[in-house]
Amino acid sequence: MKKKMDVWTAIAKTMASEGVRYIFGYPGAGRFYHHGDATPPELSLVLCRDESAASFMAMGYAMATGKLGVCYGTRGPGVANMVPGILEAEAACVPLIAIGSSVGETGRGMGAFQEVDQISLLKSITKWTERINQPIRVPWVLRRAVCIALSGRPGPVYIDIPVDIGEAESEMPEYQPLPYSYPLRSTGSPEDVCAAADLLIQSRKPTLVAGGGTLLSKAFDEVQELAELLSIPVMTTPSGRGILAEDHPLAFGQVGLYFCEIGEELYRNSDLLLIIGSQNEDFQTLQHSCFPEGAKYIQVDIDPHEIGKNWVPDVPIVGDAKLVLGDLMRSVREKIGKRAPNAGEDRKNRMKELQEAKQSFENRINHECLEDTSIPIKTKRVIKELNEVFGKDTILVNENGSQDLWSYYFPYYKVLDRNCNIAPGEQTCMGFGVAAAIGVKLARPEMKVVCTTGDGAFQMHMKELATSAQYNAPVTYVVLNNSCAGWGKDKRLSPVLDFKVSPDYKKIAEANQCYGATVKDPSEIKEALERALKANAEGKTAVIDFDVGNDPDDWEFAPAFSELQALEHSRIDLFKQRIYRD
Ligand SMILES: Cc1ncc(C[n+]2csc(CCOP(=O)(O)OP(=O)(O)O)c2C)c(N)n1
Ligand SMILES: [Mg+2]
Repeated sequence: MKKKMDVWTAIAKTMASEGVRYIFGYPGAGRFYHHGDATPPELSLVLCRDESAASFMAMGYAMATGKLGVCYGTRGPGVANMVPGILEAEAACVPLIAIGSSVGETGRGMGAFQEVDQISLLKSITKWTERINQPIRVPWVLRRAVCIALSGRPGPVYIDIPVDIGEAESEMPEYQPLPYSYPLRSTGSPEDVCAAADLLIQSRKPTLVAGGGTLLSKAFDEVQELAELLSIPVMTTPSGRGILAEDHPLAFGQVGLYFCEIGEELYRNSDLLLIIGSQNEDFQTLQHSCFPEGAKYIQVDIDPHEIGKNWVPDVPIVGDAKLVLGDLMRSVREKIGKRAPNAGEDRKNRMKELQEAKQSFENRINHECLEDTSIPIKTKRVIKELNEVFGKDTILVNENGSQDLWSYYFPYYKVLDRNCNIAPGEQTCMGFGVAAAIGVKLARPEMKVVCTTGDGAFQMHMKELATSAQYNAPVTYVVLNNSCAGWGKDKRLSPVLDFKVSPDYKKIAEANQCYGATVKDPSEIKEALERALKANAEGKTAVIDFDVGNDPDDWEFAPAFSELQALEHSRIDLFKQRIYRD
């Protein structure tokens, strides 16, 4: 059936019918945000304080729910401002629909106000870009956008709407969604699954590495069941963190740059890696240098182009993590039914040893953190106490900086529930977490949401405190304040990295109708965090400014920080890694 309406109205109605509850954006050309009639009651338009924050909030929403995130920016600068979030969504495979107005079709190329080739601007960082050049195409373009963003390897799409097309009322066909639930899934070939099951059964020291793809596929049960079935330690990339609660006996932290002591040891001694849904990027692989010597490798990914991109697998499986792991388990069970696994006992003994080592390691870290009374405060103590005070039902949103790096490390912080960690993609754009946390809270209001951030990253998006207050999205910001962009400062490169004018974050919080506090003494950490939780429960966002000192001599760097610095200046030796095989 055809109906007469304008394009904006059609988009708002369609997004609502696809289950979208928020569009994060900022208005400008084209009547959209200020086109009240167009918005169905179940859809809220969030007026962010700039479009890049809007794109990060939409990402946070999508990552917390597995559903579409939607953001909007106006032609020219508004669309350009969304680039950081779109870029990060591309890196982190997050289903995002970014919508932009553009100059009218009739004036295109004639020196129109704010004209820029938005399609070209966004093509290289999206899965699909499309301009709606006729109203009649709206339902098709949107259906295509939804399907592309959510299917296969998820990612961002961009829809461009010339203002004259957007505002014109015309007849258009009713939207008909595809009658399937997303993601559309396919599994690996039975031969590959069978070969992988054989390797898993033969292995004496297997390690499962879960990437972001396992979360996108919601393979929570499958990862846990397979690991428990075969006593396989589970490690994750930062994007895969939250696939298994980190208080589970089989959880051993993160890989690569984020190795903890015992995790690194077990990983390097593995004889088989099962890596699922990971792009095996520099940080997760220490620039591809940390493949365990002589180990076999099973790679599972939904995207065939990921297979062998860097490390070359013995068995590649192209398919959805949830389905592939289900098949793998069935195959393993069948095979075990016929003959006892060769290495079953070995694996159990290994697990017993690992458990003991893990327990004493965790005890040591607890003492090391909680008994450190130094001033300025040590970041690792803040992170440990944060974990204890906030406990379960908390979503941790990471930023990116030398201090907040501690929050990436197990067991300094343990993600205690499934799907309760939101990390940026490998672009690691500063400010991502500060803004995304608000989208996360709107998506899952029943959860506590905390963002650990450096003062530099906080400054990039602290203007969004007002957004959190306006839309009743109370989160806690743990600001690890060293009055500088500390990432490179350890080498005393230059005083240019100091924020010689550093805002008073307590006052900034209060000026935005939020709760603020400053903490300089470690004995005050716990109480300050409890007050933050109380403020959140009362509907207020909390900003706790922890003074961790400006002098690098006072800092302790997270375990692999020096390796990271070395990585940044090293060149890959392709022949030393498993990129080419003998
Ligand atoms: C948009 C953006 N600009 C620059 C960087 C490079 N960078 C990464 S961390 C960092 C410093 C962060 O400062 P702060 O948030 O205060 O954290 P600190 O390192 O001081 O703990 C910089 C400049 C980045 N990742 N993103
Ligand atoms: Mg800093």
